[in-house]
Amino acid sequence: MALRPIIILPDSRLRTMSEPVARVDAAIRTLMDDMMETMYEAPGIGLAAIQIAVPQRVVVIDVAKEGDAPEPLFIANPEILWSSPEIGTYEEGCLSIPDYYAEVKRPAKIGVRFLDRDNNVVEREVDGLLATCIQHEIDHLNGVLFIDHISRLKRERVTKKFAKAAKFAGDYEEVAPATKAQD
Ligand code: GNR
Ligand code: NI
Repeated sequence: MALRPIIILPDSRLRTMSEPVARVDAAIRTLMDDMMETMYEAPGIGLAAIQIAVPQRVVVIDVAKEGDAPEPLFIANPEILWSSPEIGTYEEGCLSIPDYYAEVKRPAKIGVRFLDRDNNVVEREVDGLLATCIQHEIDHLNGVLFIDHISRLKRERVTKKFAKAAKFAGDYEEVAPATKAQD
């Protein structure tokens, strides 16, 4: 198992449309295991493969409360079969947009079909935080971020903040080698 670096805004790879997996084989299982380890370490309740720069339709989730037994979910090629007309609101966050949270409205209940870690087809009806998390992760597979579901004012504010932070980090990296050369 291995930790993989999580990419953050404004990394344009987050806008990639990820490709379906042909089947869940040993290589995909290794990817899933690395993702689960990376998600737990972050910590987060979900992670899409594109967040570690892998453009495949693979997701891991564990929405179990801290202290409760873990409930790891390994998901490939998820499809939403139906969505409830009833809407739920959650304060969402994203490991690729660190330390930013905003309320997002989504269907409260969905039917979902996916391949599990053993390449079996699974169909489930989910609600609550799990329904929100699966929709957030499927968005990632389509290059969509939760900030695409908030007001343009809020989205532009957070997008600019991350663009500035990246520029500042870039400036800092440029001076770093000179500093190092002196010692
Ligand atoms: O850790 C996460 N928490 C979270 C909270 C509310 C709704 C969605 C999420 S997913 C997020 C991890 C992440 O970025 N997954 O893509
Ligand atoms: Ni996310």
